[in-house]
Amino acid sequence: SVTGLLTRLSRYADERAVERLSRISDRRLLEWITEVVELLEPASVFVNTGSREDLEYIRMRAVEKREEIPSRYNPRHTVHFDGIYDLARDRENTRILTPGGSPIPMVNTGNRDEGLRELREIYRGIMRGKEMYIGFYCFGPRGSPFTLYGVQVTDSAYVMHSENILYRVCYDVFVEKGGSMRYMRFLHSAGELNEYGWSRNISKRRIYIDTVDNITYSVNTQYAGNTVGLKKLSLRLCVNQGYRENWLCEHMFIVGVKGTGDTISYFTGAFPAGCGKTSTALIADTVVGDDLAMIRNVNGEARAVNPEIGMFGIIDGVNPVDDPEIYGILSSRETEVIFSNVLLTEDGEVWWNGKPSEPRRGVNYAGEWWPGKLDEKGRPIPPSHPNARFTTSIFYLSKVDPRINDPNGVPVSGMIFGGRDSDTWVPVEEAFNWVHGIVTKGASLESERTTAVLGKAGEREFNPFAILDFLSVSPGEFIELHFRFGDGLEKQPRIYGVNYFLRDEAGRYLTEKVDKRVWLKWMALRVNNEVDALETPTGLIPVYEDLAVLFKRELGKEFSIELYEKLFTVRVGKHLEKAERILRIYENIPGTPRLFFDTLIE
Ligand code: SPV
Ligand code: MN
Repeated sequence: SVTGLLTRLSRYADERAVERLSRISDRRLLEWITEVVELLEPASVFVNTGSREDLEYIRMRAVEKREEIPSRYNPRHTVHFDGIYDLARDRENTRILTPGGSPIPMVNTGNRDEGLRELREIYRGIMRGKEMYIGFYCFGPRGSPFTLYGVQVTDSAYVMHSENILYRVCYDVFVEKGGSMRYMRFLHSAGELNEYGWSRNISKRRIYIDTVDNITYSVNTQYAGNTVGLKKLSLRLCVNQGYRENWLCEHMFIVGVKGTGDTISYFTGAFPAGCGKTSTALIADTVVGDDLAMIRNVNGEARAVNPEIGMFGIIDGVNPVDDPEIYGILSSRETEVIFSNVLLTEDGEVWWNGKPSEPRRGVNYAGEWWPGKLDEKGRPIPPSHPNARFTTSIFYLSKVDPRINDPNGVPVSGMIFGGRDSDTWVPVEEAFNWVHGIVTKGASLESERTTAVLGKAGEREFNPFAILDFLSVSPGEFIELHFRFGDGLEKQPRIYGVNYFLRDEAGRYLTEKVDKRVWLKWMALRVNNEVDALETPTGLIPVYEDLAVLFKRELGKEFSIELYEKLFTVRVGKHLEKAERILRIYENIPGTPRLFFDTLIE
């Protein structure tokens, strides 16, 4: 009975926590939380209602427990260190649990029964002496038919603090809707910590996703991509749910671009890490989202919602000249920011690679002190890590689009796919139609490793829809979903491929960072049928004159016909090689739709 559950809960949770949980009339939730506390044995339980006091409490606990260290310049700028072996997503130990461990092509899977058994042993007693935090979140705007819901259980105040910045706290919705809700569950423990506060048992780090019960488990890790449930853990659950229900959950930004006059057209965009995703989002006219998008068919129209309200962005290289807006947010005394894996100087300043000042002695992701420490290979540890990040509210952006809160999302006029490609794709190209775009742009996305030496072609990694790391269905099934979704639309979004990394024979980049604004503007004209395009064997490319006008108007630059010809020459041989590579991959992925092969070969 419910009373029985509440009695069992009260052995771990005080009266206030029990009362807060009991206000949500969902018996299954109480059952699950009771099972979880009995297995993990926390010393106390805190239930986050999202009130000012609760948000403040989480921040305070993160600082008290030294999970976060405040800077001297702004007490709401704190620094968190994940630990030297815990600085990024752990591909190897992230698994989708499947019955009998049945494989999903190109996706890491594990045997569900064995995985759940293994987790039970790892979790047993793991929160002894620790405080457990329980939070309730909306993954999307309040009152939206797009929105998913999530319950986060964690022993890290940093994780809950991050979640409070990145997502809408929706305890009230859970109280109101109670047992009629469907939601995702996230169970995280940082595990035993060492003297630096890093997760000690890295060899027992596990990130397991159970799509059967809609739960993700994460343990012995702190890095947000492994732990903050609603970020990439929910993406995998969301992809799976979308696949079953015929909508898209994507690793995409959502931006608005003004065409002629003040009409805004919306675009979503998928780019692998380090390929210009954030900078494209910030060069657009408005920003709805910078990382994730849920796209549904609403009366025949594709509409997109950003499930998040914050950014977990790469800080490396952020500087006042190229990124004035982000730099301003990160330097302001008015903002709340969690910095991770940057340098915190002795005198309490946050430093990252890109700050105009010189780094001074301090603590960084390798502990105390920088400079001085060497990595395993004997090289000096840099002051801040290349994957150092900032966590902050998206509402600080001056370009944030108020429609971020629109329960019906924004209409999607176009989808953009881009990778790091030195020699194949032109800077911008429109696909002939939805299927052609899904096949030749989204499903064929490749990106060169960012360590590519100048002049030499880097090794290409296949990363369909820039979502390979987060797929819970096979890439073939994901393509089939896009075909199915497109079939149901009255007007399908146009699809674009972009490439910011084209080089000449000498290895020099042919375009500049700011040029992406011109490509975006061209797309906005195209979706409103305001300019024509030239048909090539691979797609539709801009007419020279249209670009020349845009370069002049947007950037005050001349755009020569010579450069145009260099940029927009279709490299047929390279395209054929690419098609060949992609074909070889999908030939080994069972379930890839016939239409995919027919379109690619054509
Ligand atoms: C990405 O890698 O795509 C990110 C950061 O946005 S993480 O949350 O680690 O996935
Ligand atoms: Mn991402």
